[in-house]
Amino acid sequence: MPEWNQFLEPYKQVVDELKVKLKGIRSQYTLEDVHTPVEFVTGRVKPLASIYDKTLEKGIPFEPSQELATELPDIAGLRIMCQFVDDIESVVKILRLRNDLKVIEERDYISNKKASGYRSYHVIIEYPVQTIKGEISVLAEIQIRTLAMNFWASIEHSLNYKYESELPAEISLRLERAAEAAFRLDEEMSLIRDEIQDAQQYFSAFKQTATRRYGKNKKEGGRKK
Ligand code: 0O2
Ligand code: 0O2
Repeated sequence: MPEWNQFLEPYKQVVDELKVKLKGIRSQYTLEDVHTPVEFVTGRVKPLASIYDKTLEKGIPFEPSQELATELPDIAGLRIMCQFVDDIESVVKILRLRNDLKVIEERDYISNKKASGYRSYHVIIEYPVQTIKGEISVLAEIQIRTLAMNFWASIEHSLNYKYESELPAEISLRLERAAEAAFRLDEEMSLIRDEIQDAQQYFSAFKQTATRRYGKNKKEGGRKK
C-alpha cells in the first residue's frame, strides 16, 4: 500500500493543480463579462479498484510501474462541463495554446460517438509536476462535454456498474433513446444560444445591481440607527 500511495501522490497533485488552473479559465471569462465556455470543472484520481479492473482488461500487472502509467493515461482525470457543444471546441483550442501542459492525443467521441451512445471530447496531456525529487512528467486525461452529455454519461456509468455491464434489453433501449434526447437537447440549446446568452448576461447584470443596492441599503439602515 505505501508504494501505491507514493505512486499516486503526483497524480493527486496534478488533479489539484489542474482544477485550480481550469477553473481559472471560467473566472477570467466571467471578469470580462462574456460567455464562458467552462461551466464547471471536476477532477479525481482513479480509485484503486478501477485501476485494478483496467489492468485486468489490458492484461498488465497490477503494480505501480511505468507500464501502468503509460497504459492508463487517465489515472489523473479532469472533466470540463460546457453549456453548448461549440464551447467544447473553444476549450480544446485554449488547452492547445497553453504552455503549462502538452496535448499529446485527442479523441473525438462527439463526431464519432461510441457504440454505447457515449459522447465526449477527450484530450490526453503531459503535465510536469514538481516533486521533492525534481520534476516528473505525468499523463492526465481531460474530458470535455456538455451538461447533457455529462448527465447521460453519469447515468449510463451507474447503470453499467449496477448491472456489471450486462444491461437488460429494456434499459439498453431506454438509454439509447436518452442518448438521442440528450443529442437533441444540445441541438435545441445551440439554436437558441444567442437568446440564452443575452438572458444570462441580463441576469448577471441584474444580480450585480441587486447586490450593490442591497449593500447600500444595509449601510443606510445602519446610519439611521
Ligand atoms: P462552486 O462555487 O460550487 O462553483 P474538492 O472538494 O476541493 O476536491 P471541488 O472542486 O469542490 O473539489 O469538487 P469537485 O467534485 O471536483 O467539483 C465539484 C464542483 O463542480 C463544485 O464547484 C460544484 O459546485 C460543481 N458542480 C457540480 N455539479 C454541477 C452542476 O450541475 N452545475 C454546476 N454549475 N456546477 C456543478 P466548486 O468548485 O465547489 O465551486
Ligand atoms: P472511469 O470510471 O470514468 O475511470 P482504450 O482502452 O485506451 O482504447 P479507454 O481506456 O476506454 O480506451 O479510453 P476512452 O475510450 O478514451 O475512455 C476512457 C474514459 O471515458 C472512461 O474511463 C470513461 O470515463 C469514459 N467513457 C468511455 N466510454 C464510455 C461509455 O460508453 N460510457 C460512459 N459513461 N463513459 C465512458 P473508465 O476507466 O472506463 O471509467
